[in-house]
Amino acid sequence: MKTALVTGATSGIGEATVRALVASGWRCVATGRRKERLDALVADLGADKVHAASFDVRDEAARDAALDGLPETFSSFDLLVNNAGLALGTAPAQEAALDQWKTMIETNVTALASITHKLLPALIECKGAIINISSVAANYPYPGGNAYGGTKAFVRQFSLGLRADLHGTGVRVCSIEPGMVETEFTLVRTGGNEEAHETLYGGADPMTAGDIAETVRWVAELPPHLNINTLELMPVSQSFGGFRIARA
Ligand code: NDP
Ligand code: 8X3
Repeated sequence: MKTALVTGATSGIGEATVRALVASGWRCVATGRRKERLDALVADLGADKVHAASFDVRDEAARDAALDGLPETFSSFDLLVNNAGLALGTAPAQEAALDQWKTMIETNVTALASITHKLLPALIECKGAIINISSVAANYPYPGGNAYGGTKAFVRQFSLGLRADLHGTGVRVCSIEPGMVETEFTLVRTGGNEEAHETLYGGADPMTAGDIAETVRWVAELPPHLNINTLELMPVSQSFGGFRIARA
């Protein structure tokens, strides 16, 4: 049975990815801070299929302890899904809170790189795959996207750099870059503003966490000679705006 480690599996895309992978015959290590949600996932899907590892990805000691202490059956990896991440705030850079920028960088960049670094030997041994969840924000700047977009651009470029370095190892790497997906993302970004959540997703027919999870599963199960480097998705209801000009 193939084994995956999915970060940020307490909600949204990560939880849906664990469900999709397990339904397709995988075994998963599911991570996140909210232990009760991981425990519920284990209860639902079975302790033989899902192992819960609860830690804050920014906490180096807790992260290493959890990853070093995995049970034997969950300790070799065919797949790493680097999904844990967040946006905080939508203020323009000149009004943004520096601590929010730091949290996004520590979570979306530093922790993602650290977990990847730790799992690389196991992934090389299994000729496994790395799927990194970036964002359309990596590719298209928008007002208020500042540091979040920067972190996701790192994820995309880091993925391509990993591809270059892992040449000849058989390890596949893909950067998945979704647009609008209805999850807890906007609640987290706005500090729990239900109205902002409703305004953004209401009537928009956004993508679902299941849409992205199914994409992750599909990429992971492609034949071993095939690598999708980057994959950008949007709901049909979302497209591109124009440039702006500030006139004197
Ligand atoms: P959710 O808020 O629903 O899920 C985010 C997950 O990340 C949660 O499981 C959360 O777990 C985990 N996480 C966040 N911070 C930490 C931390 N410090 N330590 C451990 N786990 C953490 O949002 P999504 O499912 O939408 O987001 C998943 C990924 O998809 C993110 O990287 C996001 O940037 C990306 N994305 C989302 C899009 C969207 O429109 N929703 C579009 C494009 C990309 P917990 O809080 O329990 O620790
Ligand atoms: C989330 C998508 O457009 O809100 O990564 O930045 S967006």
